[in-house]
Amino acid sequence: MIHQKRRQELLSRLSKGAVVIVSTNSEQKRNSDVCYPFRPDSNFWYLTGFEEPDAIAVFSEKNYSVFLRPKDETKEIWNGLRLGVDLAPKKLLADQAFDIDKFFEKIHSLINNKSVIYFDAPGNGGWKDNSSTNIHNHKINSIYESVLHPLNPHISEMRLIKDKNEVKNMQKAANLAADAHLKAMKLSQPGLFEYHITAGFDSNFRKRNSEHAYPPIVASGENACILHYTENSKELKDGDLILIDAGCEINGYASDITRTFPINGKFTDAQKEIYEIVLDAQRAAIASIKPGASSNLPHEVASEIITKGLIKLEIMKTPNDLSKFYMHNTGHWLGLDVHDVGSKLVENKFREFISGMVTTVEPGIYIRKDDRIDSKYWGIGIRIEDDVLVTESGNHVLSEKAIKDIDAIEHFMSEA
Ligand SMILES: [Mn+2]
Repeated sequence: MIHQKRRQELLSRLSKGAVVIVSTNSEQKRNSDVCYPFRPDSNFWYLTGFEEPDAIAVFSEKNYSVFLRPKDETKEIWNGLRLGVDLAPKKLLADQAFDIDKFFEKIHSLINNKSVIYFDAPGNGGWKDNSSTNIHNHKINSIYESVLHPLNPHISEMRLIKDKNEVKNMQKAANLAADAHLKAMKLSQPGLFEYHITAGFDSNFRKRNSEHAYPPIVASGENACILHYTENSKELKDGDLILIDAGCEINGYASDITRTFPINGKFTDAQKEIYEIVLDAQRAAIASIKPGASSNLPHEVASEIITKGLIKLEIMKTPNDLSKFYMHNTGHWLGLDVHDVGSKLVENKFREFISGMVTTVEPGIYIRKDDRIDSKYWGIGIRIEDDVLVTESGNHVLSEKAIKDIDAIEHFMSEA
């Protein structure tokens, strides 16, 4: 039902005579005949709820048709059941369904010369991917190029505002990931390896029928200064920090949480100094989030606090050096995709927060070896990331269960 409502809502935002054509992914090869676990394309999933690969939905005010893989006994014995053409209309609340290989035969009956066609397909092996050998490639462009409009901007506006049910899923995803971060704090000790900590997340997510929303970053010591470190292979050293950026997916909705804590449970003074700056910046950035505020305000607020803090510690001399230590943005939209859709700018101005948006807030400081900086700070990489829902009255931190105060972390890690 929810998907039907979304299709209607989307059509109401499009031109009269709109026909939407939206496709999902194909399976992705890992090597030889082995595929990665399948994950549906988010736009397609959002509008249809259908979770099989190789499908196309076509809908307008008058008709909803689904093109999908036909039943195939041999393939189903080997690779799993398919919904099939006969059952699809009832299951997906469609008017009709066809074999996906019949798309170019049937599409002409679903559009006419007054149709305004809005089109979206994933770029990674989806129906329109130019790098794939899929027979549908290129063809859609060559036939309809002159009348194709991009669907993505319109659906992005819808996906940017989460409804109650979406927020529920995101809260669950945040709770599960927060809990896994707490368990990692308990598990951490010198002598273990980063992959032991990673395995804890794998296990905690899988046991709740969830999975990672993105490859986790488990970065001890100076590895934390590599922003997308995913090797997760090094030994945990006494006296080092560990930065963990890990989140999970519940019914397609992501959480994205980062915590940084001492491997042995006790911060050094130098680590505390840097951590306090990041935490102050993060708290202030979160506090700036409310309806009507600029979506760039958290980044401005966090950048200012980090700049002041690093100058005070004589780690940098001028605000112009900030990007050496803080080289990423303070947040991104979160939803079905971990870097969720929705432009930051509207008419060249930063968009304002609206109730129902979910953003991450994730300032950090990364100090690589540099002879101009006191060596006690070398190799310290700290990021603190929460998932924040914009509410009518301000905001709600979905990931608040993951503790982040120095005292709270040290106390928690010292308990048996
Ligand atoms: Mn993030």
